[in-house]
Amino acid sequence: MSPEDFCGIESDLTEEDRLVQAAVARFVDERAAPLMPQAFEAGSFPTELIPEIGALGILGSSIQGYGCPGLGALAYGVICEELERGDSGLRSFVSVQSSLVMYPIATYGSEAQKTHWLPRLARAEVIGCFGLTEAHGGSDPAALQTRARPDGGRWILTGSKMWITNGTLADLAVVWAQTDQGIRGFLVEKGMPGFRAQTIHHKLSLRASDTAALFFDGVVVPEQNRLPGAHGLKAPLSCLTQARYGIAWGALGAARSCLATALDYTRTRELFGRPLAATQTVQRRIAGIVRELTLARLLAFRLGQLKDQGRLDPAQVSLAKWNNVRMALTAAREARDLLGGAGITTEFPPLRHALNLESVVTYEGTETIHELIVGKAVTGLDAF
Ligand code: TGC
Ligand code: FAD
Repeated sequence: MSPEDFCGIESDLTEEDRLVQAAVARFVDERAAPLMPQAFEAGSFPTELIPEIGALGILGSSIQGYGCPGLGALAYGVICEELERGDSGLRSFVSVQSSLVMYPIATYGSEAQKTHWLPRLARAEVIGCFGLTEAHGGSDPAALQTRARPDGGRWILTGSKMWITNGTLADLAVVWAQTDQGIRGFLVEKGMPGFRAQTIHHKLSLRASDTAALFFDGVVVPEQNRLPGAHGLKAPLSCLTQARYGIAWGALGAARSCLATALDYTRTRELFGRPLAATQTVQRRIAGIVRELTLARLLAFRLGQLKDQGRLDPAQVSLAKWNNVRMALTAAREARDLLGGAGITTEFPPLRHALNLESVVTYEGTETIHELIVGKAVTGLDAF
């Protein structure tokens, strides 16, 4: 039995999904993993990997046509899982590109927008970001203050966004703004006068990821850059459902990396005349990680089945995002402790994962928000 796949879920993947998983795992082990500790220390995303991510053919994995592979939900899940085994920043990069930029263009965009942007986003020739959160409170996006005012056949965009992944790397920002008709989505292009992205420094978490504030100072956006199918808050929230699904899988990858490290370390570290892993306490702690990881993986797998059947409810995604990220954070802290002092440097991944997961637990809906979404689903009462 594999510690990381204790209930043999992988044997139920299709041949195609297993090929995708193997290709991403190879990329992570051979190309990305060696770079991530240094990228984390440097506080920047390893941009040299971007062409290789594009060449893997995994961006916009669920989209049919427009240069995208049209894979199923489980394939997207294992892609996120393998990437986050390397670092949450890697998975974030792909989550944003696939779920938060390509998905809204594919779902709410005009034919011209799809044809123009999707193939280039799929090849990572164009990088995107998603601007929903504002400084005054990300949990309540209905209260967003960025405003788009109609002006003849165009829009004037004014406001700002905070905590935007890929913000300074992006050639294209999907920006959500308030209009007289409600919330609408706009494709804001790098270089449009009045649009500026500024790196957020001094992060202690998700350091190998580009996080930025976006500013819109009377940016003129042509009507053809508005997403015609996006009406109201439901549109950006539907993108979040896609990304949260990927995060529920991604967190498993971080936990698997921590479990593998803890197993390796405790099997070979000898104290009191025997390997640490031969003590009952250490075995109980490792078995505890395996138990929680296995349950979280079963949950993610079930979500994938429901998604492919078109039966997935956003509240089920909330339950999994909340559970699986919390599971991974607990596993990362436990693994860090099992490594003793060695666990506090970048030589071993658990503390890097734990620090990253402090962001993952907050973004895409905090734990409290997901608890309240599940609470509302089961009581029928809105307690936000
Ligand atoms: P509420 O009245 O509940 O909903 C408004 C409309 O939207 C529908 N809806 C959803 N549709 C699809 N997916 C979902 N998850 C949906 N949630 C709600 C809902 O049915 C309704 O439709 P309709 O037809 O009635 O209009 O809205 P509310 O204002 O009460 O807010 C609910 C709440 C608090 C759950 C929502 O605001 C929320 O989820 N807040 C958290 C915000 C959040 O997660 N932000 C994430 C920003 S992006 C990010 O963090 C990227 S990190 C990327 C990375 O690096 O990986
Ligand atoms: P707040 O909403 O101010 O919440 C503060 C605290 O209050 C939290 O503990 C929260 O759980 C709690 N709280 C909120 N409401 C309630 C309530 N009703 N009852 C009880 N407690 C409550 N956003 C984007 O749009 N695009 C991105 O690409 C993106 N990337 C990000 C990358 C990173 C590294 C980070 C850290 C964030 C990113 N975000 C992004 C923003 C993220 O989605 C928000 O940080 C998140 O939604 C929480 O919003 P907030 O930080 O404003 O906290």
